[in-house]
Amino acid sequence: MTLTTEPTQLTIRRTGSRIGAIIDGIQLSGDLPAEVVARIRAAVVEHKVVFFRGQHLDDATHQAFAARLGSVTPGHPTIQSSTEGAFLTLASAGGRAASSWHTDVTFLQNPPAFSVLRGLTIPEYGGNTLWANTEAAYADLPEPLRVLADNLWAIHSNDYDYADAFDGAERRFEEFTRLSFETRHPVVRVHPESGKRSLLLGHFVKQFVGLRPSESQQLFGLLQARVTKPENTARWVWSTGDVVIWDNRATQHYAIADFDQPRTVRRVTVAGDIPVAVDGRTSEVVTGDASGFVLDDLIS
Ligand SMILES: O=C(O)CCC(=O)C(=O)O
Ligand SMILES: [Fe+2]
Repeated sequence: MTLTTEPTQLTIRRTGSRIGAIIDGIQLSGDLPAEVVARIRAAVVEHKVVFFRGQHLDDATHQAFAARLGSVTPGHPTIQSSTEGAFLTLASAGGRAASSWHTDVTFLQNPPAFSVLRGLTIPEYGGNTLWANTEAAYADLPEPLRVLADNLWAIHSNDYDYADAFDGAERRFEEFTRLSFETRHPVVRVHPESGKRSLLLGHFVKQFVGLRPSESQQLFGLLQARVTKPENTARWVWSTGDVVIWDNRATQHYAIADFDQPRTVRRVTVAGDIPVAVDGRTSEVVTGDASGFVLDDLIS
């Protein structure tokens, strides 16, 4: 039997004025009517991150739903031990998480458009996730910083110190950097769907083009602080079965490592476009070939 959901049943409730919305009245699946998928997609682009409670998806449904948003990628370009087909599973026995502000997979030329994350095992307390709106951060820049950012490019690399992020951290880091990827991205990108400008930064930034490492670090800190200020963020308190979708082209996120019980989340990732700068130039590969980084052609 195919369950259909009337678009009118779907409700979208913002969680803050800058980012975040809870969508109720819907059961996610690969069979949703096109107009419902379009409303969800529009909500993700508008609110940057959307939260669905009590979905309890299985793997097949998770992947089938994600495939309605675009081409599903392999779970991760380098972390094989946690990747199975389209799934990246982040499991922690307690206290380790992706606790550093980042946009997913920006070391590739075309970072994902959407990440669809579901909560499998959620600790009784702690382990919330934060998202930040990188469009609002850009819009709030004072003129001199905006001019600076508009003309700035950054090298993003997977040679980032992930050492604290997960269980088996050292093995992970070795795995994470097994292949080397570096991409030159504009610091300000124009969103392919909304046309809005955002700051493209996060923990994979290694250096700004033309600046010294120490100068890069200081400027990075200054711009990142604009992205991650509390007013610019949403926080999700997970329950098992929840699903969260974020627009990876307009957000950063941070998993808070304040839990001491097991926590497992599983992600399916939807491929994105090559970022475009304000002057129309596009991101360029410096090192590494990820041209095959699309799992299949399930574009709906
Ligand atoms: O553990 C989380 O809540 C988020 C993990 C993460 O960074 C991701 O799924 O991309
Ligand atoms: Fe992430």
